[in-house]
Amino acid sequence: MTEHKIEHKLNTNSLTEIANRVAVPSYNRVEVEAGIVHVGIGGFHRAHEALYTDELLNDNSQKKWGICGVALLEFDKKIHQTLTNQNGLYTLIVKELDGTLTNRVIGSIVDFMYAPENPWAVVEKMASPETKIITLTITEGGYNFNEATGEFIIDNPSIQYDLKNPTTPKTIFGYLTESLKLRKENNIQGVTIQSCDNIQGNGHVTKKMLLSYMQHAEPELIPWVEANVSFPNSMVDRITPATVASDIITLKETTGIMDEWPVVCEPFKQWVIEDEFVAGRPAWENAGAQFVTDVVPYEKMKLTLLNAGHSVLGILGALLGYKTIDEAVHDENLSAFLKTYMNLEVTPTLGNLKGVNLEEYKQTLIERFGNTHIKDQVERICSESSAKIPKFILPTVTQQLKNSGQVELAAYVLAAWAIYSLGENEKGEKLIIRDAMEGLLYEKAMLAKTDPKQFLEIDSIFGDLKSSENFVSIFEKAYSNIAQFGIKKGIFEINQK
Ligand code: CS2
Repeated sequence: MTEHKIEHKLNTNSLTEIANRVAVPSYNRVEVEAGIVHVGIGGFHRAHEALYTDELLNDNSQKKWGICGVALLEFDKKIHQTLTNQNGLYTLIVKELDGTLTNRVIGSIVDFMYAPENPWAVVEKMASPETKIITLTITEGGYNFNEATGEFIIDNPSIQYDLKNPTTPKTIFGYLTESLKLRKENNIQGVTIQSCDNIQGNGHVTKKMLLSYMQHAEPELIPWVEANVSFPNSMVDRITPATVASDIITLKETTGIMDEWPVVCEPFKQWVIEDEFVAGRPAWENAGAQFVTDVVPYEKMKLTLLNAGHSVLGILGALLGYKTIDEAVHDENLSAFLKTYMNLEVTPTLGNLKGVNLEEYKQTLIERFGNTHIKDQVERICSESSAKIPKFILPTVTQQLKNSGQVELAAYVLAAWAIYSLGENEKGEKLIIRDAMEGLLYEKAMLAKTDPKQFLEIDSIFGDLKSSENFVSIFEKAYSNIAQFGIKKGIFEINQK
């Protein structure tokens, strides 16, 4: 065994050794204060915000902007355990287009907490004067609103639990409310709450949902929140597939680093943020983030092209039996379909995006999806589609219908989703569906077999779409086409038009 192959478990003690092999934090982590509390320390956060923040800490001028990572759900116990074992350190593996792997140890998560173990400690941390920003990646479904009406779902059992048990909350709304209340009581300055999830107007949505919760929990706190808390919108972007066992093994074999849970991602990254921070912020622009006054058009572009593009490839690809997004986009039939969808159905809804070359953006997306080293899982993309599709695809449908624009391809994808929800692909293989609404989707998908429009009757997803006769008839046609001829023939025909 050559010297550099001596294996080291990643933690503070092994950092000096590891520094001979890959880049490690150049700053003294002990001196870094956690000015940011981040909720949701999954792969995406660790490939994105934590990396931007690590870059700033590396230039040693931003010592109060470390991150305290909060695992909110019991589901997150494993990642919390890993961070505990590794003193918050992890390896970020960037997979370049040519297959090169760039490994780097990230140190910006200087503190971490597992909320279910001691919820009040998290409330206090969020309320501490040292905390200036609370950032969130709690997934699209975590914002707890009815997709069709945009209203807060007050009868969600976890929300009801938080209302009855404010000192031991389970949801983000319970945590934020209690911590803001504590701030006010202790006369502590306000805080910025920044969503980093894929939702149009993510800051506006966070504020609306939090205030809706507060109407029931602490209505008298609302004026203080209005005056002291800001909710900047932001657009976040970096494809971060789930880490698989071979990533862990390759890292160990090539560098000797034993990391229980490294994060893998694509080279591209983007972060566009509205500059509304009531208690200061790190100079993330020095690490490449863009600060703008209105992020909404960028968000819309990203959600309706990238994220929707993912869902299109994911759902159609799943039915065709593809396991990864690169396999799906390398199917010429599928990529032609996707390009037509982007050009004829999404682009007309985007208006004039100043400073953006849309053609180039779309081309780059196809290249990013096609990165054969990323191997983003179709299963990951299709997971929680009931929270994703209303944000990624349905706004395009609504706007196109309003403007008498084309919706054939979107309808085709929704019809494919109905068939996907039956749980089997066209090769007869079982599909693993992970979705909070899985039961209802299946029930409606069964009914759709004889009456396709029944699928559109899931009001909490599709709202009023079922009342557009025009759309229903396009949807029904797409459904019977898929049911009769299958996806391959269906999209081939669409591509011929
Ligand atoms: C994906 C996103 O989960 C999904 O549906 O589209 O995770 C996507 O990879 C990121 O938003 C990329 O920025």
